[in-house]
Amino acid sequence: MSAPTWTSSDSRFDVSYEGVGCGRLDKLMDAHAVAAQATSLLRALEGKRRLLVLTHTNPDPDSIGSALGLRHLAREKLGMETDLALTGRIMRAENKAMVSELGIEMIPITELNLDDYDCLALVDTQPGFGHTDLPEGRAMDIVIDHHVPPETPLGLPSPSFSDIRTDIGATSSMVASYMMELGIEIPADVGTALLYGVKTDTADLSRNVSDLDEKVYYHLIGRVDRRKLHAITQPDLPLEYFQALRDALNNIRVFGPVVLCSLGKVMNAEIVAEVADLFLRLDSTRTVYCGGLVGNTYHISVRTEPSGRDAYYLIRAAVGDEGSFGGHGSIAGGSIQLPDDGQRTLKRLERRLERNILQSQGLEDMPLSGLGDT
Ligand SMILES: [Mn+2]
Repeated sequence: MSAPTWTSSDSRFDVSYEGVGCGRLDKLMDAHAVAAQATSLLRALEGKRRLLVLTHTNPDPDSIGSALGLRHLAREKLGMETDLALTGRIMRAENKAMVSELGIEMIPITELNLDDYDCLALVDTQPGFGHTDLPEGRAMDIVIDHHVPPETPLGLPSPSFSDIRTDIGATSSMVASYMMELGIEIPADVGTALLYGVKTDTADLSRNVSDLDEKVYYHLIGRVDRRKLHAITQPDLPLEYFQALRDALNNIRVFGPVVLCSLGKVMNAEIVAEVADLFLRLDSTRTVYCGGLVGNTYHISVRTEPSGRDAYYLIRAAVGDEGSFGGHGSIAGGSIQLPDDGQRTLKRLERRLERNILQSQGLEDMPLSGLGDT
């Protein structure tokens, strides 16, 4: 494949992606869009000294992959130094394995001096989202995301580069496609991170998937470190995971096609998401709502079959104005701050959530069952 360069004005016409059967028209349309975006991204970076890439709180693989990809792009094209900022924690055993296997350093934002950076990029989220803490008084120079923009945008200056495409399955696909367009070789560690980002956000190209995600996926698949990818997808799991799983199995509430599970107090929020993922596999289940309390924060994860209603609207109906939430397609998450972590407060919230959920699903009269009821 002869890689086009961004300076060539007609380069967009000879872009070709390997290994994907797709119509010529599709190829040209995608190439147009990607070439234009890659060019204006470079313009936004040019002349800057040092880049800081930020993402949402508790970064997921897609945000980590796209942040790492953007750093590689800035270094390869412009020789720029880049740091990756961390807000919250790296959660889930897979995500921890991702950063350790691939040697990805994310620096807690509280340890950074933002004056050291003359360019700020935000990936896999947007200013104004509840799960995104941004430094006060600093506007983003670059925003790359695939989520539906927030209903009430912050009154900040517009970024000099903004690429928000809600039809794309993963931000990692967007960042990888700029590199493909710019002819940047993707080394194994960066390729593995980007591919894992695409894999997780699209469930291995089975949901929220666009032509671009497919093209990127097949481009990257030949550039991954397979041993590391395996170590990331099959990490060792702590004892608490299995303890929470035991509690989850005891507490599951099945209302026909809808599964509710409140885990009570849990060690960390990732178990809530993992249990939600797991219960979606229960036969005949279309939607799962799972929650758990960490400190005074009640975390909620929603999972739904791809053909069902968008998870964003489901979590909005459940949480309402009690907390913050986000998500789209078949995945959503949110949290509610409680005044205390007492059992009474928790039980009251659980009852409120259950009522909201059953009402919004039209399941008020559906009989309840658990596991193994005979
Ligand atoms: Mn994403």
